[in-house]
Amino acid sequence: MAGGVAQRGVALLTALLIVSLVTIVAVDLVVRQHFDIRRTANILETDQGYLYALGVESALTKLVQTYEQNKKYTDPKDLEMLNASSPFPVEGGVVAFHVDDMEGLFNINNIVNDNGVKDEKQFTLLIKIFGKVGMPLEVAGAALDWIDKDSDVTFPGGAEDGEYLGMQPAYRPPNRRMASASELLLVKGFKDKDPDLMKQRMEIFHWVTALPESGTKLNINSVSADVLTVILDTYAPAAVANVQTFLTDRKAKPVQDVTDKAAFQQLSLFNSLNANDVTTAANKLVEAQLFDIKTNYFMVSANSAVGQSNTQLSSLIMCAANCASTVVIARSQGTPGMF
Ligand SMILES: [Ca+2]
Repeated sequence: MAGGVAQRGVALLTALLIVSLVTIVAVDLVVRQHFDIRRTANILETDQGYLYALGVESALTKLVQTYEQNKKYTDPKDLEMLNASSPFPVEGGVVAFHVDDMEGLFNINNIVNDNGVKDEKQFTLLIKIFGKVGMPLEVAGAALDWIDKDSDVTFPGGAEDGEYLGMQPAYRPPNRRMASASELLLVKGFKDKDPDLMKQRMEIFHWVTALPESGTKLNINSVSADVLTVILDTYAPAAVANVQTFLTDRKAKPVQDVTDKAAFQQLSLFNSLNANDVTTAANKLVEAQLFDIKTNYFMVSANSAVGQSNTQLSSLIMCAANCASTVVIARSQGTPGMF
């Protein structure tokens, strides 16, 4: 009798053990299933978000092309119109976008010509821009050596192979155009341990870009106020006071000719200057050949939010043959593009 009770006790314990094991396995399966479902959803939402961003890139490229084509000049109002939209709903999320005229920024690759040799005029402008963000002027020499094709060290501040091979880790300057302005972060002397100083220096990326060719011109209808001020400071200091007036005026009436000196003198940049100064300043600017009225490079940025996934895509678009065709020449994902 006592043996029967003991046997029933063992059977009960065995049953409880089995129930416990089954429960543990079942809970584990449910947890894994939840993870799998979430993981799969993340992949699907990220893919969907990226496809939305690509769709925005394609649509905006077409719009930019339509605006630029058959025109003699870039109309700032058109780009503003492209950027005016709020985020718009799409199935499962929202999409926002932005278009930037990249020929409104200083092209750092202009500091060398097509043969990889220093362009004195553009290099002088870069030095001035560096000064505006508190960058030691020697870094301009190192940036030149980074891009120019020779291995001769520029004085002062230059750096070629020898300087970089002694660093940990060691690397070499490419002696070619920058593929992205962010290459400046690798140039000798750019980085500093002082966070406040670095914060100020990082402002350079609001001034410069790196386009895949040298000799590009700034679009006078979209050039940033900062870059325009640096140019005027160099070629026509008396006109600096008129920058804001000019920026307002060009929206209402975009500049349509940057080669005709007489027409150029009529710009509000030269308001209140005496007649001789107007002629001198306008002529210097026209002769410097820094400006154009068209743009060949745009950055299209798309931000899509689908479910719990966020996708940021920045694409550098090149217009060819008066924007008869366009090419995506670079994409950057994850953070706002820095080309
Ligand atoms: Ca070099």
